[in-house]
Amino acid sequence: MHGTSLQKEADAVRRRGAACAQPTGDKDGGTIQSSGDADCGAAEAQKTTEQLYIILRAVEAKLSDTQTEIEVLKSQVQVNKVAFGASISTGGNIGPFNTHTILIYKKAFFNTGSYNPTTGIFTTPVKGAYYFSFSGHNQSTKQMGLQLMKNGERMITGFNHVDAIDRYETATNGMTLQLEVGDQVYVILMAGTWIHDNDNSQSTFIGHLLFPL
Ligand SMILES: [Ca+2]
Repeated sequence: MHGTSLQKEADAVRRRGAACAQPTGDKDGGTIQSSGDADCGAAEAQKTTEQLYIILRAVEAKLSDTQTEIEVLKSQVQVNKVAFGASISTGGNIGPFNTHTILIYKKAFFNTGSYNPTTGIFTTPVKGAYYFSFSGHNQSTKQMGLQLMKNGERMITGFNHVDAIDRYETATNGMTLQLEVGDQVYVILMAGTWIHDNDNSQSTFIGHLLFPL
């Protein structure tokens, strides 16, 4: 870092100042500066002052750069706040459909705006590492297949197989993904399967930006 060279420069000036403070070796009362003479005269003092001004100017420039960097970082922190959490919330048993169908998690508990509760699609606002998770509730006599999708490509699956006993079950899964601006992430209900939700919000979908890349 530049700080190290500035520190060395400041130390050198301090050493010169300390040498000047010692009267030993000053043979001419501090008025004549000559090579090899440990003189503490006006010329040496002038030199020290000039060195200090150079250091001050360098520090001033560094401070200005740092202030600019802080402003840039502040604006990035504002842009990089991305999170949502939503549940299907109504509908009872949903499905089965003939084709894979995007699930619409209508009730947004929190949403910085990148998740659309009308379409069920999250659209990436900033390149980064993101964490997504989904949880699906279903009646065990009806199989449930959920897939986390990125731009039409399956990332992970959560599946609940049919049981002989009729009860309600939950399946969940989650993953960290690297996303580019504009990437779309959503959950599909696989063809021929069911999912269930009601005002207990047992079927949910969440996404968080972990950090930008
Ligand atoms: Ca089961």
